[in-house]
Amino acid sequence: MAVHRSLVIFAIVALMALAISSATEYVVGGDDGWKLGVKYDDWAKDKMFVVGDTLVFKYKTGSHNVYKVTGDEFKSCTTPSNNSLGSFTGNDTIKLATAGAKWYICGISGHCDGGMKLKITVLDGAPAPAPSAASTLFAKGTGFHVLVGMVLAIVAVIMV
Ligand SMILES: [Cu+2]
Repeated sequence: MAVHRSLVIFAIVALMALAISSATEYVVGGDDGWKLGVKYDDWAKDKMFVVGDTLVFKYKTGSHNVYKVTGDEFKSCTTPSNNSLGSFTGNDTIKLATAGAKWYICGISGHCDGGMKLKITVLDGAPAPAPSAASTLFAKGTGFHVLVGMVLAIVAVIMV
């Protein structure tokens, strides 16, 4: 019986550790990706974006691109002169670093007007754990999170 209870506690603690540490990666447009003819409002409306999540814009290289823009640029489909996101790889990953409204458009002529525009609102997530010596040692691998879960589970078992 004691073993059974320990296993349950381990599972709960491990899941909690994973839930706390995992950020969500959203492929913009889902299977459609980033292209003309997709309603990005519909794609975004049932999703909750929090700080630490990432957006991935997938498209055929050269056919499209992604610019982070202001609300005004979004409304008028104005492509900024500089690309704050870096190169256009067709697999452009954007980390949502701050809360608030974010706007993205395709800078190819006519594409933003054609619907390649995405507006999302990023919420403050759970406070990120402060970087520690241990997390530096283990870098960002999931192995570290599993380790944390195991240590917490062992502690829990001892305390029960
Ligand atoms: Cu485009």
